[in-house]
Amino acid sequence: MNNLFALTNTDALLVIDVQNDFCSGGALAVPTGEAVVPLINDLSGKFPHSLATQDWHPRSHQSFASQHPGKDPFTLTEMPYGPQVLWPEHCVQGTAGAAFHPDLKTDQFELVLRKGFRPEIDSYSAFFENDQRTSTGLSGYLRQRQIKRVFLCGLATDFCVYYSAMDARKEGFEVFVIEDACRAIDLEGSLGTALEDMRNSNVKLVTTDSF
Ligand code: VGL
Ligand code: ZN
Repeated sequence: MNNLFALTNTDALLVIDVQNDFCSGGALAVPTGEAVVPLINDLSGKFPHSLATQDWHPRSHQSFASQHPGKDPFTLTEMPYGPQVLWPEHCVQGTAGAAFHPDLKTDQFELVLRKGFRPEIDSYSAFFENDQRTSTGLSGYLRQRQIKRVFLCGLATDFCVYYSAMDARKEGFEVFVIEDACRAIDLEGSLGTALEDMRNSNVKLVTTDSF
């Protein structure tokens, strides 16, 4: 059913990390990642407010396996803030891989928030870095603009979308994940865990046909 949500000025679409490196051919390609682009373009045309994030790492970022001699991508390491997946180098600041997908309509984004720029802390969430303490300032921004409902889409369902959704709940927003406008990495069952965790935390899973 269309227009289920009767969107108002207190609703925002949060587009997570629709960047070349997470699309086919990219350094950390999410399977069929680019398929979300037309759906998100359509959604952002319907929302009163849209915002986007960019994963934005310095070359020496500690989430890169290349910074840990002898360690392979997609294995775990221990950081001062806890376990951290090591990734292939991706979304390096200023590179083509860090740019938005060329077909993504970006003009209507009122804010582009970059995250993961501190070499020593990764940041999956758009709200808090992986130490769960360092704020990106996004909750303050949304609150000051009277946003009450946050609708998430983008890449990847089980990492940056998931962590952003969970933090948005913790910060008191009503939270929706538009599932078909997301794609997952699914590392060792991470998608199943993320979906279950979101359901248990009152993050509502919805689809684009509701808009
Ligand atoms: C992401 C892994 C590493 C994401 C970012 O956008 O989901 N995943 N950096
Ligand atoms: Zn990253």
